[in-house]
Amino acid sequence: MNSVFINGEVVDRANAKIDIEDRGYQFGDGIYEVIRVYGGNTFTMKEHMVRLYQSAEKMKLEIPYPEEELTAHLLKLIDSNQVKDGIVYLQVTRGVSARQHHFPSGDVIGSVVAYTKDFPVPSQQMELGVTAKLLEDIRWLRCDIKSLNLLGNLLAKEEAASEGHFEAILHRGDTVTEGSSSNAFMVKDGVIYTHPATNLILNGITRRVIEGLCRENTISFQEEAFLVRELLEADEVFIASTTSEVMPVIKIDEQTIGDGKPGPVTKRLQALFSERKREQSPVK
Ligand code: DCS
Repeated sequence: MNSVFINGEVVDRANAKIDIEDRGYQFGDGIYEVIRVYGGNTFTMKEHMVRLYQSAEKMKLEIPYPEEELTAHLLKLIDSNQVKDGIVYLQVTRGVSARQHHFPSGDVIGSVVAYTKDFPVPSQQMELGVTAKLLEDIRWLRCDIKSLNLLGNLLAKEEAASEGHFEAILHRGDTVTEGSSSNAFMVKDGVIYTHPATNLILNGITRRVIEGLCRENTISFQEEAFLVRELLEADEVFIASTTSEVMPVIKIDEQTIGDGKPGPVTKRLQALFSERKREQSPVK
């Protein structure tokens, strides 16, 4: 089955049409979420929905359904497509109106679409680790909003990927911010460091799960910005996102991190994360 959700209905993908004057299409004037499905169950769905409504508020964008109703639509879509291990992509735009920069009048209703996709856990990369490229963070100053406008992220990812890297790790001046589609972490002397949740990064849901796991297991976790130099001298580096989970980074540019293998703190977090997945997504 290839059903999608579009403006209140679950329909076959071939029948889903978006107007060319949709503001998402013309301006990237919208927001999105990527939500994980493990074994047919959603993972941290509530947190993603809360962040979606927060992004909307920051953009002065009205989502045409209350959170509970939108959640119910997504669950129906997952069920309809029989998703096992995959994702739900959800986006809300400011709707369709004649192209003009300022916002349309209040009677224009936002467009809401969602689709599902199979997405197996990237087990091999998680076991072996991946490489990353350091790039200047040229994005805007509201990276806390999960906006459709991803050009700065795309340029960075493309440059890194074209050289065979899994991710671009971004820095503003000397300070490491985050990955192009992930949060970035380093481990030094047993302490995990990550950039504080300011306007300069997206406060990842995976990042928050990791923070919670650290708290529950007395692993030292510091929301403290660190420098490029410190990143390259770290004992371990990893990135985290809905699709990458806890992903070890074993080399950045030409610099091998630690001994070039996923480190013990990263591996412990991977194990704790897997446990949390099983708790939240029991096999049906
Ligand atoms: N930072 C950026 C810039 C991101 O795009 C993402 C996720 C994250 C951090 C991590 O956030 P989550 O832990 O909530 O996923 N980006 C999504 C994306 O575009 N594809 O997959 C995840």
